[in-house]
Amino acid sequence: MEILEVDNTAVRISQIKRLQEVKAKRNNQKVEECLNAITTAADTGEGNLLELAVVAARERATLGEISFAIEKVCGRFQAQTRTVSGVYSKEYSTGEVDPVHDVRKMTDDFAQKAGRRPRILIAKMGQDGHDRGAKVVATAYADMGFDVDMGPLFQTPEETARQAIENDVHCVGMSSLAAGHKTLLPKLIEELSALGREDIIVIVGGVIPHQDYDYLYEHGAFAIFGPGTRIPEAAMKIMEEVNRRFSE
Ligand code: B12
Repeated sequence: MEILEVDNTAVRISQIKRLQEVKAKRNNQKVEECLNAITTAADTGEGNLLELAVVAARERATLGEISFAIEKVCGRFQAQTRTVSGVYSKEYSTGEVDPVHDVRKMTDDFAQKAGRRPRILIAKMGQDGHDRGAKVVATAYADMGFDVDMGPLFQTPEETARQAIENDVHCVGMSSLAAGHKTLLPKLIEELSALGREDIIVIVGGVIPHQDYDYLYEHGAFAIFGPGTRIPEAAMKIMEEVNRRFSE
């Protein structure tokens, strides 16, 4: 299939350049006044924030600056990710072959040996807001006996690496559907190694074009699971590697 390849680094550099040009050409004192007016209105509740934002934009204040002028007073919204449990195992465990049961046995055996359950962090990094796959997978792994941590949307690789280490997970499963994988995976691996935890398994899920698989494997991905993945099979593969890396 023909796929448009976007160079994320080049896009980012050109965006930064455009922002610098905008900032160099505008009247910064006027921008400052407009932004202060927004902050004051947010603080006092007096005035129309939308109108003030339009005035600031006409003076070439950036979206980031306008939202930050409000954020100073209101803080930043943090979306809460809620997952459900039991749904996945109930749906899957109906036939004679029960792959969920098989994985459950593997996670139970590991818990017996290691004194704690296998732990996985499902991470969403970058500006990618597609969170359904991540939630499905998080729910499924919890049903199969993993301890599951669900990271917030829009994490940086540094934040994901830190959360993985603080929570002492065995595996980070990054879910990527907005083409950030070739930038975000190497950065995550780099951060984990810089913090001395290159032993943490990193897997990638989501919409990943096949021509990028080799690149991701070369940069440290243990496995890649795209749409249509049979989740218990993916979990078995992860458990085999968890056993290999973390069982004494
Ligand atoms: C729903 C959807 C949206 C919704 C998202 C709602 C939400 N809260 O998630 C909305 C409308 C908001 C949206 C927006 C956009 N979207 Co959209 N979207 C989709 C769509 C149609 C389905 C994704 C989905 O939910 N699938 C269902 C879930 C359950 O499946 P899944 O995520 O693939 O997960 C499975 C596997 O991938 C795997 N998996 C996933 N994560 C993980 C993690 C681990 C650890 C493991 C083991 C497995 C695993 O297991 C899951 C179960 O099998 C896809 C097309 C498609 N068919 O994939 C496009 C798609 C992902 N979107 C796309 C685009 C371009 C966008 C926009 C940039 C559009 C735009 N120009 O604004 C924006 C980006 C917004 C943003 N900031 O992220 C492109 C991405 C192209 C690319 N990767 O290069 C796609 C592929 C469409 C296309 N063919 O072009 N989108």
